[in-house]
Amino acid sequence: MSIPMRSWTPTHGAPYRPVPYRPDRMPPQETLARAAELRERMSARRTVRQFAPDPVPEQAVRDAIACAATAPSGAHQQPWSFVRIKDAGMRRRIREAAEAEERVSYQGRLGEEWLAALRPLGTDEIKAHLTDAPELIVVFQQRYWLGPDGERRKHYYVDESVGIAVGMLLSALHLCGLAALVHTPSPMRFLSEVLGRPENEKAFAVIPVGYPAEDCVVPDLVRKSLPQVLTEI
Ligand code: IYR
Repeated sequence: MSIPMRSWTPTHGAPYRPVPYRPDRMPPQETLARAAELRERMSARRTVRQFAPDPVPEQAVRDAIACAATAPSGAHQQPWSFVRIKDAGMRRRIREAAEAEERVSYQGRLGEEWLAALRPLGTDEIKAHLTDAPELIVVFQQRYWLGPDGERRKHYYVDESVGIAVGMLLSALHLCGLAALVHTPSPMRFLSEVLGRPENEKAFAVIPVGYPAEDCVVPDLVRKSLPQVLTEI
């Protein structure tokens, strides 16, 4: 197995050269076995809000982010960037800023219908996971490409592309035994300021990563069954 080492540079309209793609075809029995195993492993994933302080293996998180960055994207524009934060001072700053926004949200900005939808989960403005988890991944979306001279080129399907990348990130983290939470403080402008991000980037999610705390509990949720989500024609 080899990981390509070429670095991306903007192509701006130059056609891609077609190259052969001939992955070995997996025997159907093997496909079935892998699909069943993956289904079981993915169904064990839970969003975790109580983290142990233990550090996570360095390279595993980098590899998971590299997996996320293999996501398909609109016009292959790869409109994402990731900031990984282990620094405790920075996590504290982010927590304080997030809690300040969340306080306003939970005190009414979200509106009664939204607050009612959240009530069963019992979430509130206290975001201890932002400092309890040993690290945070902040995912940014790039609304447009920003060239070194300030040139801009619009990106397409940015929400979809970054959403897919985050899904792949969560899967990768889970499959290597790490717990995560998608946190979306709103508004998230403070993240660009605190992290000094360029003008073309907008925060998409904050993802604490770590191991569940020893006394971690999760809500007894029921997922929709396959017949409830799948129509086969
Ligand atoms: N962003 C807030 C509120 C929140 C919204 C939804 I939709 C959730 O599923 C969970 C929380 C917060 O992080 O608490």
